[in-house]
Amino acid sequence: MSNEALSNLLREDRRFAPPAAFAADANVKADAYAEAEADREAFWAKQASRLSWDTEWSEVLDWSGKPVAKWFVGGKLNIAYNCVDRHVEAGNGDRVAIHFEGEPGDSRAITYAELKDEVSKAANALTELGVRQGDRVAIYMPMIPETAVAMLACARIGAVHSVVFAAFSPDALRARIEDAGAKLLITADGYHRRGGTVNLKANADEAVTGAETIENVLVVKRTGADVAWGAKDVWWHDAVGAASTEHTPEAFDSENPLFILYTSGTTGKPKGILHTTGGYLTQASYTHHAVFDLKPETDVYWCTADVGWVTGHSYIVYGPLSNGATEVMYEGTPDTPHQGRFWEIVQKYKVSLLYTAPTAIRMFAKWGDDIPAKFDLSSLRLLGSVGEPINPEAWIWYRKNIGGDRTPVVDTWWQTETGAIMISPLPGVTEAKPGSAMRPLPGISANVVDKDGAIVENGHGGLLVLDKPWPSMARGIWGDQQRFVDTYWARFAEQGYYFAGDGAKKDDDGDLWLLGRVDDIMLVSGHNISTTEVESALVSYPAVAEAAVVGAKDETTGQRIVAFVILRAGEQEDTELDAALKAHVSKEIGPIAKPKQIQIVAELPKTRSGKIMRRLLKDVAEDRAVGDTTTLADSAVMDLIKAKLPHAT
Ligand code: 6R9
Repeated sequence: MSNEALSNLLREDRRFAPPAAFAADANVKADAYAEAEADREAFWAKQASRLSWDTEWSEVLDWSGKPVAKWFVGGKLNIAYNCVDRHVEAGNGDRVAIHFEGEPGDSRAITYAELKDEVSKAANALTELGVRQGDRVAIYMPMIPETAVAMLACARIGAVHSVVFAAFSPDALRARIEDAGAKLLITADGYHRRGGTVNLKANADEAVTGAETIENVLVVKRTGADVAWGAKDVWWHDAVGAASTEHTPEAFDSENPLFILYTSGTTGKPKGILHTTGGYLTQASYTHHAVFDLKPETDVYWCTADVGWVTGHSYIVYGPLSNGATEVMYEGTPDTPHQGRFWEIVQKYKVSLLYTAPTAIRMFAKWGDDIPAKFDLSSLRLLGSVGEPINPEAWIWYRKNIGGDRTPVVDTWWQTETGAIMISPLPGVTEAKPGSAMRPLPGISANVVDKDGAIVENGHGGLLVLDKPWPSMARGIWGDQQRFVDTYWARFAEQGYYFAGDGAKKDDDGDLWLLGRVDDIMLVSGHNISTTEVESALVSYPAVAEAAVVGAKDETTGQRIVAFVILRAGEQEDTELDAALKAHVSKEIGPIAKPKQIQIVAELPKTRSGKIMRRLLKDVAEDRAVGDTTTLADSAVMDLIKAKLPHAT
């Protein structure tokens, strides 16, 4: 990547050191880097020892079958025991594990002792329904505690769960059931969303019609809506309700499959990413301890992701529960019944550790600073971000308006395939730079290479690679190992690097700045410019709340930059603004990065996990029919955007 493209973010010179008291009391201190560097395997063995094993491993890492790793070879453990029972045995049965907050305002607190009973009952019920070690169970559930219980019950009996996001269509669910050959589907009658209810069971019924591997459908009652009832259907409250709370967890091999999670591929069929037991839990647990600095006795932790995404797996279920956390689980949306809902929840539960996404942060900034200001957010002591690059201005807004200008902010880079956080500040150690994920965590190794796999110097950009195996790395793609090799390991086969598919750069200090997916890098008059760079420049302009940038085909320059911009509440669109924004980008990055066209819009197309779908904006910018919008959170958004564009059809 050329140096021009690097200038904008590299000019960011604000630094935020951890508060002294935070640093002094931090779970993980600076020495962890050197310790891991000296002996990576010994470091991870020490982190594995934070868990409770039935049988000790004989070898930390077996990399002889690369790219399929084996971690903690020969070790045996039960994940549900580690996430639940051992906290009860340690005398913490009365501690709240989950504070559930329903969208309509109903709430429930579940202690570790209660969670142990529920998971044991569900494990017995699953066994009763014929589910055995290695069987696949599809989970199509809203954000309710039973979802975590269902996942832990699968883990407890060695079954492999495949959680499918509740807003996915019946067709998407059926495809995932078929690909995994799932035997049982766990779902709910419905859930509350934006003041109404969604009839999830109707979707599940449609999916199961024709999905022949499904023998039973276990249905949690959440809304009490009328549901059609078929021969395979069993109520959760009947089957789980009648089951015994006595269940002896069996220890499974460290490489026993734990879950499959589908992630969309750039082309065609979704990929069923496979994670296993010992290495996955070791890294999910350690990173949660290190990055969120969890003090289980006093902290209240809240990850706002949906359990249907990897963030929900690792940082709502396995990471926090393995560490004995008290956490909040929220069913609904951030603006129901009002735009201060999140802050009301932080205030109500005295949330101290909050983990959310840049897209949400930019939305809150757009809604206005006065909304969080109405709530008492003084309990917060750490803020996290995940899912997309966080622009420096959004980072600053988050720290200032949510974190009271005192909390560390951790920007955490990782993927479904990495299983757990890979690159992030350590909140008690790192002097953070707004917009940078900083350095690989202790025990993790990453680098930035050029297209030939040569490591770039500081101050340069390229492709992010992971150059050493890590415990929670994916073990494959369900049913298609060749695709696993082709997608992630073929590009830099010679060097043996994992290709993440993200652009990144190293600044002069060697700190990492993630630039978005590689296909989000534009080529304008021979210069590589990342969409994130231009977006960050636009968002640093006071009137702009959010921006999405695409490269559209251009006969003279190869690509031209087209920006879609959302203004902050109260800002007016006028002709001067257009010129001012172009001048601003030009000043921030250089004339080469100045957008040719700026379109003010009300919304941007996003996936349900909050990632901007630049592909669709590119269709609009190139004046083509808009492609597949089925994974959009709100499919009407594209119609609104097209309607505003004079030339679009
Ligand atoms: C955890 C998760 C993975 C992709 C990843 C990258 C983007 C995630 C990021 C980030 C910049 C961060 N991404 N975190 N980009 N900074 N802190 O989101 O997993 O849904 O598989 O997405 O998300 O592009 O490659 P997943």
